[in-house]
Amino acid sequence: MANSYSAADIQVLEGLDAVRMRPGMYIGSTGTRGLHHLIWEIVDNAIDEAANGYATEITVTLKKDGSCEVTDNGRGVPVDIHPQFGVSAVEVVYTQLHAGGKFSDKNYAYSGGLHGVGASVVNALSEWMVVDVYQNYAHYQQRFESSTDPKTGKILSGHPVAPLAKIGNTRKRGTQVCFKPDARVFEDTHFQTDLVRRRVRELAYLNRGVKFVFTDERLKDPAERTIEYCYEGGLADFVKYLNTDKNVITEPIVFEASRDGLLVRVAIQYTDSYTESIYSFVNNVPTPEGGTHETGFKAAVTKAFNDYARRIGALKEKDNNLTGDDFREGMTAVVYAGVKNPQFEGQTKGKLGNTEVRPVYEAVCSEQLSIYLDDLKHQDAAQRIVEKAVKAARVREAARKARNLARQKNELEAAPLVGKLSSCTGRNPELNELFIVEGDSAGGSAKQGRDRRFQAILPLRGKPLNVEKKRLDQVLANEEFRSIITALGTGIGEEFDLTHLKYNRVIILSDADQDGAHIRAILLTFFFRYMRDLVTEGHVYIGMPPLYKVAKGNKTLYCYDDNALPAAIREVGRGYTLQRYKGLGEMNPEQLWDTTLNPDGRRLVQVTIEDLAEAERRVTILMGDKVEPRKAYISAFANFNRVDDFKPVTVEA
Ligand code: 0RA
Repeated sequence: MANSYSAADIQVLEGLDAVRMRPGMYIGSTGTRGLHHLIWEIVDNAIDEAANGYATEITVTLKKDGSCEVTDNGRGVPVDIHPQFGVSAVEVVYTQLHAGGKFSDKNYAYSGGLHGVGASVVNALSEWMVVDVYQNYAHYQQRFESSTDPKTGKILSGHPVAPLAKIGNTRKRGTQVCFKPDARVFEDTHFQTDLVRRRVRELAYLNRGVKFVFTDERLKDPAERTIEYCYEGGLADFVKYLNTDKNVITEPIVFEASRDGLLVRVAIQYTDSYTESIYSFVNNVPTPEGGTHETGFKAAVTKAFNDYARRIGALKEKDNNLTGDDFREGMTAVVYAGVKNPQFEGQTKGKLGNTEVRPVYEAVCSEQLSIYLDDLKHQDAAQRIVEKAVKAARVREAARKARNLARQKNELEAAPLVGKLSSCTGRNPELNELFIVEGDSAGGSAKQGRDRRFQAILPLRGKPLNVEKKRLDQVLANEEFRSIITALGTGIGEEFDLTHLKYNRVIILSDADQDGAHIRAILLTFFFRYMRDLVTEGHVYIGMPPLYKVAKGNKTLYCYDDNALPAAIREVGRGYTLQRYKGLGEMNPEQLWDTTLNPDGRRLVQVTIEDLAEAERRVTILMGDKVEPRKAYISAFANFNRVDDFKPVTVEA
């Protein structure tokens, strides 16, 4: 044990104990996100070393024992004795809170990290951590542990087991950090393969030319364990990837420039679709809620393209400017900002707050876009973009008229439209639930079986329109969607306002067959495209009707998946009857209540969007108009509309 440690060390350890007392303050939460944050904190240091030009390769390995190992081939954390602390710099970095910042300042121009809390926090929240440094032909190692103090019974967080020691010779260079998250801290210490792999891939796109190697040693299939990501094209490759399954109408428009300490990097590629997908980042951290960089970018796009449209005469003097939305229709963009002291705002810290960023970001983008647009070799592309925007403006105008019409019509025909809806009697939206039910017959059973105090039923006739292939005006003309929009009360698209939502839970109830899956996918696509906050704020659920009923005498068991059937049969015993439900319509009102409506016992899956880019891609694949990628996807995942395409979480409802 570490009995050679000085008073200064005790202080250090107390710092780490504070992290253990309040992990949330340092890593946001002790749930999935906080757990994975440990990895990104360590990876950030490796990326800094690469960004400074010293490392070219970074590996992230999920080990069988539940630990995670991160390596880089950089200079290696310094091993000399730190004058202030009297221990090796390695020990300072991994035991001293905020050592990263104090230690470096100048080297780390655009240091990453959402919380930027440093590697010592990871150590504090780990059962153990081992750091290996390969430097000047020597191999050094130090191990840290969080163990119980035999005298006090308290946990000593992340204390060195021994000083840093040279343990061998090597020709390697770099740093290797391996840590095992402490089960006493985290609700669940299991690293999620997909989550880590996707983020590593994202980092590879954001850090051009750096080779990232992701390995999950826990996977059964050796062929699936390792994957390398390295993109020489950086953001240009990123937008191309995001557009994989769309029809692109331009090559990526890319630029990069620094001004007043701000780094601007942008890649834009237009497709023939009607959707806008902007992915913004600050110092490698996604900012799904946007912020000042994104606002600056959008303003620049509107200005630069309008100016250009006037220059080429696509807009005449008398014409109004086109709107930002017009120019962003069909746009896929990655918008990256390197910011010195980023302020992250919003509930999930997903928004850049620095006000000084906006004007600079906008000015740089305006200039760069003008340069692009004025270049002779870009005239074809530029004209296609302007033509598309002019068309979008025309449709926007038509949609506005359609919407007004729909509104007037709604007022006139309110009764027949909402006539399909059986509303609930309770007036508290917090408690109310809307079931969107496939088919009139199931709708009828649901109306009779529900608890009318808080459950409303909206039956859908046949298949709703696939909105992915339609524009807003066509969506609004569709009666099924009009009923949904009217029932929810929120409005749609730009006019969407979550505060007007009349139901806290919107529950999709469709049959457990291919048709039901298709209807569900269409509805989810509709919510994803036109009412995204409904999904991101957790209001959308999928109801899971039972697949089987096993009964004998007065004993009845329902099974919600095939795996549960044998146990149910065993429990009911010999002489049972087995019914397989092919659709909701086969259940009478009481059965529907017992199995699907009653909050006490029903199965609901909450729909969340964990990864916006992936959700976007899958919606495009499943609902868009390219047939080949859809076929490929469907044959890869036989059960094609699995709800987990949307990363659901089962909730106790
Ligand atoms: C040189 C000096 C310093 C740190 C590093 C290299 C370094 C740190 C890490 C962390 C992971 N991999 C690394 N590779 C190199 C200390 C001075 C400073 O903080 O800039």
